[in-house]
Amino acid sequence: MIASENYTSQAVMEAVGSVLTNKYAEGYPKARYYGGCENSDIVEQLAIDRAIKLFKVDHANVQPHSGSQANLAAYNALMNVGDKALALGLDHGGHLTHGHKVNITGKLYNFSHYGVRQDDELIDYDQMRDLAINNKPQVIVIGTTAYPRNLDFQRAKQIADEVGAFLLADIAHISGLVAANVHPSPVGFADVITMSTHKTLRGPRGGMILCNANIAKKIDKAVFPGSQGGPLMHVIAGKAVAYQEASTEEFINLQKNTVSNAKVLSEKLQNGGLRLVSGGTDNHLILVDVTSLKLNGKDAEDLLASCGIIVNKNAIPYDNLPPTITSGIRIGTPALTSRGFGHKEMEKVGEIIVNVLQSKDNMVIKNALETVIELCKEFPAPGIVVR
Ligand code: DSN
Repeated sequence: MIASENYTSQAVMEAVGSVLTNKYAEGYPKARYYGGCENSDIVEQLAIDRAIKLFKVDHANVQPHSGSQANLAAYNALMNVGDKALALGLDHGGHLTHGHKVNITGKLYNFSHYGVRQDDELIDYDQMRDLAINNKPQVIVIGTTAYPRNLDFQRAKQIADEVGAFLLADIAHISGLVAANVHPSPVGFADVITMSTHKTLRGPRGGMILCNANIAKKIDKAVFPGSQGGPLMHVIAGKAVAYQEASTEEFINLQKNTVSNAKVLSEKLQNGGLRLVSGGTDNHLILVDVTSLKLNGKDAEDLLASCGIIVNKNAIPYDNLPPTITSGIRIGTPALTSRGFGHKEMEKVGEIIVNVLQSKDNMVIKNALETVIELCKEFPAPGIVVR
């Protein structure tokens, strides 16, 4: 139940495990630095065309090796070293590559950070605006890794326009929801959209950048040769497969179910006495404050792991504990929904989480583990063929 994880299909894994791993194809389709790229051209162009159609954008670069690489390349395209940028702080649900001081993005660029309000734990767009007006950033980033609510791309665009900044939407976590129209799209608001491809989108492990036509060349140059060498053609093939899968009715239903499963789970947890950051969820994840259970995030993660439920400890806004301990856990529904879990099963999972975290009792954990094993047998992981 790691919110950023999912199961790809067998078809995606077959593409990633294909002979395309053997080929060097530096450059772009029809403009390569190596011979013998005819098949690589077909594969990459297919991935590009499918991404453009899926997200309804002008341009797609499918070469970033990861979401982090996508962000670095996007900054490289939009800023000079030392330029100012503004993003949500990691401790409030942002990401390392949104200019955290330990990350290269925080060393190359001059980031300041907005946060969530203390009272309702929702993104403070007024603070975003104040910081934008005071600091005049070149880029404003809107994107999250541990925020259970919808993002207001329109509001962020208004702020970016007010100060003449580029708006970069990092939709790594919600790209599947956006593709299925289950979360509002940043298209039409953001100048550049970055993402990883393996989270709600269910593609192979990798990244992608979408953008308007006017900055397409800059983005392409910033990816290759700006920050990467040869593209991972086998992974790009996997992306092409995933984008086709993401355009189906089945995928749209999966994303709807991911969100409704998160709602069912959040209600179960709240009814069991757990405090949820921001009081609930609009998307695929839930952030639980475990302090009232006399636990910290690390202990809660360990307790749940002992009954077969894997989540991650996660800082909650205004957390007093260090990132290695934290006061919260982050719980996601994408992977279980891909396995076929519905509301009935999510209620069972919620009951287990509440019972285990409330009681911390060995007998309760033992019984919970048996139920988890039964559920896993009933809903096997997709993409794994047992021969
Ligand atoms: N590490 C990812 C997550 O778990 O949210 C973000 O890249």
